[in-house]
Amino acid sequence: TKPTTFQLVTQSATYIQSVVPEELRNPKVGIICGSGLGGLVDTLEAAPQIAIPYSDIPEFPHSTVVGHAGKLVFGHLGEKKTPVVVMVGRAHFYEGHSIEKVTFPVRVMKLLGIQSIIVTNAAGGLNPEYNVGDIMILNDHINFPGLAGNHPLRGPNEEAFGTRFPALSDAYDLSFRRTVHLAYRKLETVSTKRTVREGVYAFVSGPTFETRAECRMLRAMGADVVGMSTVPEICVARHAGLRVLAMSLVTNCAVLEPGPRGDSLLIESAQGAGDDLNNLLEAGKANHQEVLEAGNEAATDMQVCRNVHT
Ligand code: 6GU
Repeated sequence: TKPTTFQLVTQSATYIQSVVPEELRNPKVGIICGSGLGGLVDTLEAAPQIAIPYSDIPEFPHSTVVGHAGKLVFGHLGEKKTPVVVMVGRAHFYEGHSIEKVTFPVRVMKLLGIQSIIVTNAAGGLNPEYNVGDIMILNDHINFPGLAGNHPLRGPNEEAFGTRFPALSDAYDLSFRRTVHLAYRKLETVSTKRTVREGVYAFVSGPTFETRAECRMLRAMGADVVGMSTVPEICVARHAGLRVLAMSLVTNCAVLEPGPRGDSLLIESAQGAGDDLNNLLEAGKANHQEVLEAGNEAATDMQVCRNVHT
């Protein structure tokens, strides 16, 4: 017979516990690092520490995206030397993993004993007040794939983890959010180029970046940023009773305006204005490189979450 998710998660957790030294075996907080934000592991106490490649862990999904190398790192973080387990890199829905598979590691970390989870990501800004480099603390989300049937909790409820109909109205822990605001204000490295915001993350499946019309639709629906991760993990984390903190780094600003001359490319190219138009369209086009670059630049400021769990 087919093993249950709980059995597979247990198998994965058991393997991890067999290779992690005793003093690191009880992490309190799980952290999932978004694109270019894995530098957090360099701030862990140097010892004790252990890194396990995802490929060694039974059933663990791995990412195939450049810049998302996958490893699970155990160590101690922040002033309080909080025991943590950090995921450097994550699997995405757009890579072809099922939405259940994408969230599998959250349940593994739950079995390892975490009580809270911190999830970071790179996202596109939709709120016109947002700038590249801003950090947005999630206070709500819109789960487009989930609303349309691609939900990680779809199927028989895994009672071992949580209830059939979990509420998400209180998904984003208020006290964690407050702590980040306070910690950020105290950061000496804070420059004027970055503003900490709170807002709504729209999860879309990708892998294409949004069209202009899609950006306008998402904005009209109340989203402040858009991205291709995080929300499935949060649904599963809340189902399992974990406290959640999630933060987006705004790596680019989604284009909300219609294209030059109302996107009437057909007319323009007929008039021989092709090159000009291509240049105009190139401006503001999203690309993976700029996402990674913004991530590298802001990674240290995002580490403001180091001391939330106190
Ligand atoms: Cl503009 N869109 C999506 N879906 N994900 C992103 C992004 C944009 N920028 C970074 N990640």
